[in-house]
Amino acid sequence: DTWRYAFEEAIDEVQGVFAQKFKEEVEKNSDHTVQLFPYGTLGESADTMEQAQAGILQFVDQSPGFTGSLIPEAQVFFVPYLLPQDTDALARFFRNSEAINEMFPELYAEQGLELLTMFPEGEVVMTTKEPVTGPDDLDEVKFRVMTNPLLVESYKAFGATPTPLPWGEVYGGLQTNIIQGQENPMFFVESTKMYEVTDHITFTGHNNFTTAVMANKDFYDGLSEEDQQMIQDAIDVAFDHIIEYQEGLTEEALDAILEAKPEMNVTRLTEEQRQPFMDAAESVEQQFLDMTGDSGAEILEQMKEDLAEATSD
Ligand code: 6CS
Repeated sequence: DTWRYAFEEAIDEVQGVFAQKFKEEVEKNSDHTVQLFPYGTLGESADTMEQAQAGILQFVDQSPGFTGSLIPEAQVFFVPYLLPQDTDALARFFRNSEAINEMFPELYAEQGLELLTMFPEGEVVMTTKEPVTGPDDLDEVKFRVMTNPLLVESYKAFGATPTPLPWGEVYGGLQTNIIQGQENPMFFVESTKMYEVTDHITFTGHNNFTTAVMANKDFYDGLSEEDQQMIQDAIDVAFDHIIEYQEGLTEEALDAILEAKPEMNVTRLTEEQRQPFMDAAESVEQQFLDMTGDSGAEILEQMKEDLAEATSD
């Protein structure tokens, strides 16, 4: 059969590199073919999710940043300073976490989705028109976030005016000054040329970008056990590949940005400067619990346990 797989980035960006490896493995180990649909070919993230739920797409990569209204618990990825920045610890966490590998699949299943994997895409940095050294600098700044209620609350707590927008409106929004800031991992800031429309990059350490790959559940349940195993194996190979692929990627992307725009200002906030953002995180965590009740509390608790284990090795 031919299976259709849509993702939220270009073919040579992180989600695209993952999808290409998945396709390669599936086609090597079966008679099936995977047709890839990069960002822009089938609409925005919200559109491809609808298509996956409807079974028009067999596979979709949608980041929790857009899944929050469908699966409120997926917003846990926007509790600031929850995830570590150490890439080895992060990879261990995503590989072994009970929350990721056992609890989240049940929640995705309720929405007709077979959660296949979640993986990290790099430390999130803020890019803005004006310098940012603390929450005061975000006052009156319309800051674009993905369409996720908790991410909106985060940026309110950070002192900004959060503006949820689909990806397609971000470059133009910055260019026309409708928004004055956005956040994303460095590779994406470079590949989508966010540095052309902002002048400051700030490392705040508040998050690492997480994405999720899933299949339409009816499609997946209808496959032979052999095909299901082949898919799981292809996902595992693609996971290892994408972790390895990202080694040094943030630094390379930053170098490329500074080469294209030497006057770009890059700031790493000190511990002291981070403190007010870390303080704001507590209220965001409380809001996550208010939004998601017992189910969210269980996931958060399990994630903290899994993270403690992943960071202790
Ligand atoms: O900010 C966004 O909307 C996008 N960021 C990344 C890294 N991937 C896809 C997503 O659409």
